[in-house]
Amino acid sequence: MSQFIINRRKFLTIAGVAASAIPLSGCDAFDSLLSGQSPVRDFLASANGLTYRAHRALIGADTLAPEFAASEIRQGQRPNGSTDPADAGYLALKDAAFSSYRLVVGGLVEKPASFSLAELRNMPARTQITRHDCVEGWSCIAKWTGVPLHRILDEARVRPEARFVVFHCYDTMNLGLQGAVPYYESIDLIDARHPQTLLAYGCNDQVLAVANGAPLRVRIERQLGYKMAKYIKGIEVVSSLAPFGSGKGGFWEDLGYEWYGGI
Ligand SMILES: Nc1nc2c(c(=O)[nH]1)N[C@H]1C(S)=C(S)[C@@H](COP(=O)(O)O)O[C@H]1N2
Ligand SMILES: [Mo]
Repeated sequence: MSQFIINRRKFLTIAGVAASAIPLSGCDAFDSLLSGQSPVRDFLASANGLTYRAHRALIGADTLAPEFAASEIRQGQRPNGSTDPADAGYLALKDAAFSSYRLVVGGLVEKPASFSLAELRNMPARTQITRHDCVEGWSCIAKWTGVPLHRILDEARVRPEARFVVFHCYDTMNLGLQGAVPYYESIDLIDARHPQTLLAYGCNDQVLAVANGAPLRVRIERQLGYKMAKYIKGIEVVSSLAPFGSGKGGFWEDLGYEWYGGI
C-alpha cells in the first residue's frame, strides 16, 4: 500500500521536474503557470483528485500520523507564512492579550456558538508531538496542545448536508492588483473529525506564540503545513467550497496548490 503512494509521489516528482517551473517548493513564491487556465494547473488538479481518492481508499479514516518523543523536539516551531499580522482586527485582539477573543462556529450547524479562550482551555484537551512538513521543503517536530475539533463540531451539532469545515483567519495576504485577501483553508469532515485534528492554543508547553498563529490555529497532522490555518477567527461548516475566495478551498489552493495536501 505504501508502495503505491511512493510510486505516485515519484510520478509527481518526475512530472514536476519535466515541467521544471512548478513551484511546489514555495509558500512564499508562486508562478503564473499555476494561475488561471494552464495545462500544468489542470494536470495538478487531476493529480490532486487521485491523491485524495488514494489516501481515502488506502489509509483508514482514523489512521494516526506518527507521534514522536519529547527528545525529538530539536528547536521551536519554525514560523512561516504570516508571522505577525498587521490587520486591524488582529492588532486590537493582540493588544488586549486576546482577552476578548471568541472562536465563532457557524454555518451548517444546529447550534451556532462562540467560545472564549478560557472555555476552549476548559474543554478536554489533547497533546501530541508531531512533525510539520512545509512544501518549502522543511520539517519541524513540535508538541501541540488543544481541543480536538470533533468536540467543537459535536457541541455545535453538524447538519447532515455538511461536507467541509472552512477556517477563516485574521491575517490577509497581499496579492498585488487583487489587494489584500484573507487567508482561509478547508478540510473535509473526515479530517475534521480525525482524533489528531486540534484547535491548538499551546506549543511546546507554552502558550501559542503570535508567530505560530496565536491565539488559535489548527493542526491537521496528515496534511501539509499550508492546510493548518493560523490566527483562526471562526470555523464555518459548509456543503460547498465555491463561495469562498476563488472557490478552490484555500488561499494557496486558489493560487494552484492542491486542496488535498495529504502526506
Ligand atoms: N493564517 C495563516 N495560516 C497559515 C499560514 C499563513 O500565512 N497564514 N501559512 C501556512 C504555512 S505555508 C505553514 S508551513 C504553516 C506554518 O506554521 P508555523 O508558522 O507555526 O510553522 O502555517 C500555515 N498556516
Ligand atoms: Mo508551508
